[in-house]
Amino acid sequence: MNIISEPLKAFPSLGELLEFKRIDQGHVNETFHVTCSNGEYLLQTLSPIAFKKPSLVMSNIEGVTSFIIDRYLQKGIDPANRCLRLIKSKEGKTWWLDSTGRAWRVYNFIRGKTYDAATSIDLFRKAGKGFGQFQYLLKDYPSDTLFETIQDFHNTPKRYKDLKLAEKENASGRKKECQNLLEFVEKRKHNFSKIVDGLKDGSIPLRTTHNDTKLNNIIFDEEGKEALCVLALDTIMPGSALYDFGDSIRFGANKAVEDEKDLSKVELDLEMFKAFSEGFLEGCEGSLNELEISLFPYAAWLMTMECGMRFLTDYLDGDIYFKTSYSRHNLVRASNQFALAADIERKEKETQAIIKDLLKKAK
Ligand code: GN1
Repeated sequence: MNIISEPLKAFPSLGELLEFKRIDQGHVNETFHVTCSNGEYLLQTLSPIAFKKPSLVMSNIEGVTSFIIDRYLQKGIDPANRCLRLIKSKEGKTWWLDSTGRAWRVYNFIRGKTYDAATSIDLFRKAGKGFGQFQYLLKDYPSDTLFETIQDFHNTPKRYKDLKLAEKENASGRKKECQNLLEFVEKRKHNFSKIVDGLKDGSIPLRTTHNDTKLNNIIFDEEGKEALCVLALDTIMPGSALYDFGDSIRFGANKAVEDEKDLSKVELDLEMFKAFSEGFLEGCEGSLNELEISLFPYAAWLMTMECGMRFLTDYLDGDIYFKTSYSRHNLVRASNQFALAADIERKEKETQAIIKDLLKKAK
């Protein structure tokens, strides 16, 4: 008996388990690469803290994956390694609840490579193209049929309120250690609402977006020549293209990893910023409006601030949401994100100039 024996019984079409290994990517769900007599698969259990209603998450994923697969077929492209495909349980469902109430699901395994950090500018440009294409593929998806699986996921003003509540409640007793970071946020709170306001007044279009576009959520072919398939579909919801753009920059254009303790290494890489912007625009095939593109630098800053606030909130709450490896992990992550946000502020002129140039070329 091991942790995956029970869930595997719910998916008999996989055959007998030969071997499995845990994939240590992702701060929220648990993922396993399993080899069975009928093939290789990705077995995953959803975090019950993050995803309170697995049925809604799975309904979104079922809809979106079948839409993408159809799109590829219409284009005459084999979708096999381009889109995750859900495997049915013995009850004919795409997920299974264990006795503790955790939801499990199985996808086909897509062979390829994922990267925790970009190994070259060209690779990051390709990631941009891949995430842009993903959004473009979903351009005509009826976003009103999607459930909001995590409410206010990228509602930054709401994330700020959550932080203030965590500060007030101080459940972990760690507030004192967070003072500098809390002040850093406080000075910037007036600037968190541009995207939610734009979505409200219609100047920023509501699209079907991925919302968790970390570089390691996209699979490349073995040689890193092409982005094949986008992973982590649980947060697909109606949102702004700017969320996907900004989150990618936050993670992949940071010269340091997200939990680097030495903040002198944390820096926005302008070449990476430029390359990703070019790739993303190419992938979106002209579907973004001028306002969206001009807000790329702001989105990079906002998603970085937002993620920093989420890490800090979790630190104050006592590390409930994000998986951590040591006691100050969330505090380190938050400090790292705010250091990056500060560098994005310092480089605003440069990022604006890059985008101005791209806008000119696009005309
Ligand atoms: C989580 O699961 P993972 O590692 O791809 C989180 C993202 C954060 C990210 C920070 C559902 O992503 O929103 O930006 O950590 N996912 C969820 O690294 O909350």
